[in-house]
Amino acid sequence: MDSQIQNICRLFKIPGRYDSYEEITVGNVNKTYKVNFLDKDGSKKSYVVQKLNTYVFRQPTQVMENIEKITEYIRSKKPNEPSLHFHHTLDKKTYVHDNTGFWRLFNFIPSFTCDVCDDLDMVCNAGEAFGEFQMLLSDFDASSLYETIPDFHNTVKRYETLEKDSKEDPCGRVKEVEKELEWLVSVKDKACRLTEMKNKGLLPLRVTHNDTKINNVLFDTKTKKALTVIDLDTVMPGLAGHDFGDAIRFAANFVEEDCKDCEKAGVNLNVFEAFTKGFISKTYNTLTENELSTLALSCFTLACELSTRFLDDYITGDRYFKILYPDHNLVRTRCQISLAKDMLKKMDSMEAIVNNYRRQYK
Ligand code: GN1
Ligand code: MG
Repeated sequence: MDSQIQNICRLFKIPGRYDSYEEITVGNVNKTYKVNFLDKDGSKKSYVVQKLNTYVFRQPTQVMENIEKITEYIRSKKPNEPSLHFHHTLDKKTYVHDNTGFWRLFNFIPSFTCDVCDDLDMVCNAGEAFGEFQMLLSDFDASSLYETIPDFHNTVKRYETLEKDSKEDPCGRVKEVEKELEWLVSVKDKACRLTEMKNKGLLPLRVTHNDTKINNVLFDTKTKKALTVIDLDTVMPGLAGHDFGDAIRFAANFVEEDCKDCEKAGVNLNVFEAFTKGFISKTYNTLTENELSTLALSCFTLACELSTRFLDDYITGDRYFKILYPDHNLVRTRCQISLAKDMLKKMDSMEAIVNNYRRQYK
C-alpha cells in the first residue's frame, strides 16, 4: 500500500519528500488515507488520498465533475474560508484511474470530527454548516449536476428494491428478518410521503449534500466552530428534508448507528433542538412552507429509508456497505428501526421544536 499511495501522490505532483501515511477509518464506502510529506525546510504538510468505491459510484468521473463544480462555486462565494481543494494530475484531471482503482487527492484541513457529539453548541454549528451549504448552492444550476447515484433518496424505489429482493431471497436470510420487513412495510406510506410530495411538485428540488452525518463536518480544534462540510460524493439535486433528516437520524440518535443494543436507539430531543436551531437559522428565508412543515417527518423518512437499504444489503449478501462482522447490516437495520419507532412517538415534540425556531427567525 505504501508504494501505491506514494505513486498516487507522484501522479498528483505533490512536492516535497514523502514521509508516511495512515488510514482514516471513518466512512462506510470509500477508503481514506492521510499522507504526510516533508518540505525542504523539514515542515510537515498533509494531504488526503482517497480510493473511491466504484461499486457504489458507477460513474466516478461524473462524481468528480460535480465536486469540482460545486467546490469552485462555494470558493468563489467564500474565498477565505477553509474548503476542499482537489488537486490535478499532469493531464489536468482531478482523479487517477488505473488498475489499482479510482483515486483522488485533496488538502488536509487541520480539524477534528466526531461520530458522537453531545456538545450542543457544536451540534448547532453543524446545523448551520449544512444549512449554509444548501443556501450557498441555492442559486446554483442544479440541472448542470449529474445524478451520480440515480434515485439515491427515492424512498419509494428503495422500498420496491427491498420488496423485490426479499421475494427472491438470494442468500436465504429472509426468514430471519421477517419481523423487520413487516414493520418497515407497515409504515411505508408515511415513510414515502416526502418522495410522493416531490413527485407531485409540492417540494422543490435543491442542490443537496445527501450525506449529512455530523462526522462529515470538520470542526476547529480550538473554537469548535464548523470549518467546512466534507464528503461531497453525493452532492446532487435533492430535497432540503433529505439533508435535515439524515443529519438528525445520525447526530440525534442516543447510540451509534450500529449499536448492538438496538433498544437503546432513540432521538435525543436536545440534540434535535440544537441542530434544528442552526439549520433553520441559515435556511428560514429560503425554505418553503411545505419544506418547513415536513422537516420533522423527514427524519422518520430517512431512518426508514436507511433501514430498507441496510436490510436489503443484508438480504442480498452485503455487497454495498463495508461490514466488520457477518450480521453487521442486520444490527444496523435493527438500530435504525428502533430509532424510527422512537421518532414516531416523539413526532409532536419534534414538530413543536421546528415551529418554535420558525417563529423565532421569521
Ligand atoms: C454511507 O460511507 P459513508 O459513511 O459516507 C452511505 C450513506 C449512508 C451511510 C450510513 C454513498 O455513507 O448514504 O447514510 O453510509 N453513502 C452512500 O452510515 O451510499
Ligand atoms: Mg458519504
